[in-house]
Amino acid sequence: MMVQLEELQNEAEGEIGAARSEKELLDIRTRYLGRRGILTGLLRDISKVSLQDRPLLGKKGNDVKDFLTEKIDMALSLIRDADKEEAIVQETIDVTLEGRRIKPGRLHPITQVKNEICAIFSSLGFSIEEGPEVEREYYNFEALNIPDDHPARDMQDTFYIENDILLRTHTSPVQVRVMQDQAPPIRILSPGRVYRPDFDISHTPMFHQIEGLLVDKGVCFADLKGVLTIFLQGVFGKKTIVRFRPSFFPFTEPSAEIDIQCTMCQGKGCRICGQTGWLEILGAGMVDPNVFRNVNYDPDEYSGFAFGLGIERVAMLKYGISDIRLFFENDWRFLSQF
Ligand code: 2U9
Repeated sequence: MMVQLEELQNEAEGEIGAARSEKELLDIRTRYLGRRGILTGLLRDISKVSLQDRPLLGKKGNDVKDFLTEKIDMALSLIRDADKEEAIVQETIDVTLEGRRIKPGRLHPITQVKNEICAIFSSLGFSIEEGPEVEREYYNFEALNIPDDHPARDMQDTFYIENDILLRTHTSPVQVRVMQDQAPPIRILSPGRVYRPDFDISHTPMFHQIEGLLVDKGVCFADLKGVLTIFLQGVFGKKTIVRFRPSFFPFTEPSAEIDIQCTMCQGKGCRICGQTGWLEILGAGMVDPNVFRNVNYDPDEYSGFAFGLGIERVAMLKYGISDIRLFFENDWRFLSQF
């Protein structure tokens, strides 16, 4: 049995030395040292030899077991280290490879046009005022001289949240609130989101407006014409030709709509201007005395002008964009052009 143990150790040692993978080593361990392994079987047989030989054989058996266990553990740890080294070599990062470029963000074209318009009016002494998008009927309609039976009050033209609570249809409520809080002179610009239930090639249910208000003693229609001409020539170019047409708004009297000569056809008539040669950009007028009375300004002491425009419309005409919905799709191919 001593010889058997000796041979078994040599045989197993040879196999361990020849093993090339973790799996082979684990198989060898099971085959020799496992519960039903060769060495385990031999050690069990020691109980059958004479009492005299048993201690020596028992010691030899345990020595062989310890020897093989240690050999296998050492071989395993060598192979595992080698596997790790191999993985590190395989996974090495080539730091000289060019990285993927992250494209820098930019301002949305609507924000760019809004900033440009705000900058022009800031240079004329206007300050920027903002206010809530969810409004009371009073600030959106009543204070602005829009009577109860005015068609703009109809459910079709306004998103109502509750009776009396609505999404503002213009930014005019901001100006009403400022006039309630401050005495003249007033020179403000209110940009912001507004809401109307329209959806087609030139209307979205949310769009951006800028309105302006100037109130002081002795303000007249010539001031309105001067300021808005400076503004339009600032946005569309110094040579822009401007036209004022009579119009009507409940909150201004007299009122006007202001066109620029078509930038696409220089007034000859084209698809963009509907063959008229003109593009409508602004609504404006002298603030109606009733609006002043609603905020306790004396219309005999003060006068003022107000105006409003849609930022999307200005951006579409400035850049030749034919569908307003492009502004809201966030397609990088569209946005990256601005
Ligand atoms: C107060 C008094 C008067 C603001 C004005 C317009 C004319 C106008 C439209 C332009 C295109 C709205 O976005 S649009 O559809 N706006 O035509 N807005 S005067 O008048 C005011 C505002 C506030 C206290």
